Amino acid sequence: MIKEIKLPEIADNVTTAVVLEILVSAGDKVEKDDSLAEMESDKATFELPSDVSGTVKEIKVSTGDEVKVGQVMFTIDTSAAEGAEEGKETKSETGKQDVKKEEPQSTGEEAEAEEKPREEIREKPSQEPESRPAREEPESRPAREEPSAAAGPGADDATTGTPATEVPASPAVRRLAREIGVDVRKVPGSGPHSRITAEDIKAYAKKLLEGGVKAGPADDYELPDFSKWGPVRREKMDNIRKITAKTMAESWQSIPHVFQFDKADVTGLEEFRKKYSKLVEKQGAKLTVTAILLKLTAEALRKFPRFNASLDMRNEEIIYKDYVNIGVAVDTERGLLVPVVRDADKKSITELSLELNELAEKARKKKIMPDELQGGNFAISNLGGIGGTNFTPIVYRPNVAILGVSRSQTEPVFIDGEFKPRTMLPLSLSYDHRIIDGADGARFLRWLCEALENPLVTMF
Ligand code: CAO
Repeated sequence: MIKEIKLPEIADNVTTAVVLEILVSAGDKVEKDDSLAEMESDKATFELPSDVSGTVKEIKVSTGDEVKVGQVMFTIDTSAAEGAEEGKETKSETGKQDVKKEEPQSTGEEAEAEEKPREEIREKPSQEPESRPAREEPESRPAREEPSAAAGPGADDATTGTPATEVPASPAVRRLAREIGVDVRKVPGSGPHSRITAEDIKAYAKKLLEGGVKAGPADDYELPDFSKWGPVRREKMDNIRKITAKTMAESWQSIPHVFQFDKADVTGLEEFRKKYSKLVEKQGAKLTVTAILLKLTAEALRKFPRFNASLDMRNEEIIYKDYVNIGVAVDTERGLLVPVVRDADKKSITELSLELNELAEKARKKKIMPDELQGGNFAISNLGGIGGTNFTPIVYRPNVAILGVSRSQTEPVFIDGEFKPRTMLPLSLSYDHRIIDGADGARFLRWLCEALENPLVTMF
């Protein structure tokens, strides 16, 4: 028999939930109550349990999907489990004592399952502090929960890049790993065909606790009692802040940063922007310096492919990517989010302006989907709308560089024997010195400045 698993009622006034992670694959055997997916609603994150035992037949949703209450998410083939039950019953019929023992129990369970129930959802408040022994998380978990996505490209930071559902481990083992805070993808399997067993998870967790495995940076600095000096107020960090803190610390600690500074004379570009802004406005977007930078940076990444690459230190390889996806840092009420503009090199400035507007709006209105925060190769952070003369952004791992943009100013520039007022845009390039040499950093930024000063440069 095929049983449909639907999104049950979660709480009053909650009609949808977002899929954070699918925890099973088609063909997996699951027991009643095994978790099938991790979900997040406005009110809570929770795991969706299977209310039957059987084999996962279809997975009808994907990570990041917004699912409505009552929508079918999985189908489970219960024939094998029913066969086993029937087998039990046939056997029981031959021994009356067994029938009496088993029947009431199983009927009761089925009745409970039929009612389909809120209690089955192991709800935990989104903000609940986690009491995990180790601070290791599946790093590709989507943004609503793990917005290193927020801190954007960091979301792809998992050293393996393998979805948790594709590792050879049963749902129960994966659940155990999640419950004790272990990234199942990093656990070496000792079973047949390297299958990961519950024992492997426990051994790995023990090693983490003993410090045998690097679990990422922990900050256990002991704080003084600030209330000695005046009133204080404590506030829980929300998920975005937690993830930003974690990914920034990891990126900073693992990447040897170098910062390169330059200035572009954008006097002509500003005239161009004023002249053509109406054209872009007609299409519903705003022609901003960020959109123009997206276009020119995409060209620069094609010209200097190492800035579009990632480092695979495990295999001692450089991964060059034949696509140009650029993350753009967006300041939102919830904190920093980095939506990704895909194939930026193939889009016109108008298309880039429209897409940037749309992504920034979505990020600010909490409408951004996890996959829109992933897959960036490089990032741009423009703080010029706010001010400042320069800054040094942190490279988001696994990217190898990021462009910082500060506020353009009118400055006296010495040209042909006299000072002339020019609009100068300060740029900074932070890069990973393991893969990018100083001269390359300087060349990349200089090329970008020249392209801003004279866009025809991009044609050569
Ligand atoms: N120099 C001078 N003026 C600038 C500027 C710059 N570098 N960048 C933007 N401006 C101006 C714009 O022209 C606009 O002015 P008008 O309203 O007069 O036209 C104003 O500042 C606001 O710009 P904007 O923010 O609407 O548009 P944008 O496309 O330039 O920027 C975005 C979009 C998403 C990058 C920006 O809104 C944002 O969120 N920036 C913050 C990024 C951030 O938090 N970075 C820190 C991350 S740590 O690495």
